[in-house]
Amino acid sequence: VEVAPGAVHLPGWLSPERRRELVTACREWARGPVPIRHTVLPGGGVMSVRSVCVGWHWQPYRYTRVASDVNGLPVAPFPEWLGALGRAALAAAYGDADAAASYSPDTALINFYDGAAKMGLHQDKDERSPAPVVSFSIGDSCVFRFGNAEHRGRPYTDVELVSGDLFVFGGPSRFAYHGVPKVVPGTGDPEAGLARGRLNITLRETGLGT
Ligand code: MD5
Ligand code: FE
Repeated sequence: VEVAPGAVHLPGWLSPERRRELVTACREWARGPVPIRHTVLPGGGVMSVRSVCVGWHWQPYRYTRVASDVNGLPVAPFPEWLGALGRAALAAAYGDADAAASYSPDTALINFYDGAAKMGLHQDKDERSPAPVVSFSIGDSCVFRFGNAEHRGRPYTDVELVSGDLFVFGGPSRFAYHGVPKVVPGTGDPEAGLARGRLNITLRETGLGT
C-alpha cells in the first residue's frame, strides 16, 4: 500500500518466526553493551520511548561510535543478517530487487514504547545518505502519523501499525515529518514474545562510512 510517494506500508510482512527472532535480538541488545534507556535531549527533556542502537549510536542529534551520553561504550556491531532483512524488505516494498541489492544499512535504532509512550512529530535528518529508512513494528499497535516534508503541520495521514508490519520511507517521503501519537495497550503479540508494549526497529544508512 503506497501511503505517499516513496512511503510503502506492507501489513504483516514479518513472519511470526522473523518477529520472534527480532524480539530476541532486541532483548539482547537492550542489555548492553549500551543498555536501553530514555534518551535525554539537549534542552533537558526526556523522551518517553526507551531506545538502544546497533552499528552507530544515535544521540540527539548525531551518530557516534561510542555512547558518550550513556556509558561511553561502543554499541553492538550491525549484523549481516539484519542488512539482508533490510534488502528483502526494500525489494518487497518497491518491487525492485536491483535497487534493493545496493541498500546497505549500517545502523538500527530500536524504540520500545510502553502504554504511555509517544513520539512527537519530527524529521529524521541526521543521516547523510538519502537511502530509505526501513521500519518494522512488533507488539502493541499504534497510530502512526505521517505528515509532509514541508512543515510540521497538516496535512497528515494517520495509519494504524500492527505487529508484523513493514513500512519503508524513501524518495520524497524520506524527510517527511512523522510521529507516534498513541499506542494501543492490550494489542500485543505474545506469540512473538511481546505481550505488552511496542517495539519499532528502523534500519538506516548513516552515510558516515566505516
Ligand atoms: C517509530 N521511529 O515507530 C518510528 C518509526 C524514529 C522514529 O520515527 O525516528 O525512531 S520510523 C518512521 C520514519 C523514519 C524515517 C522517515 C519517516 C518515518 N518518514 O519520512 O515518515 O518508533
Ligand atoms: Fe523518526
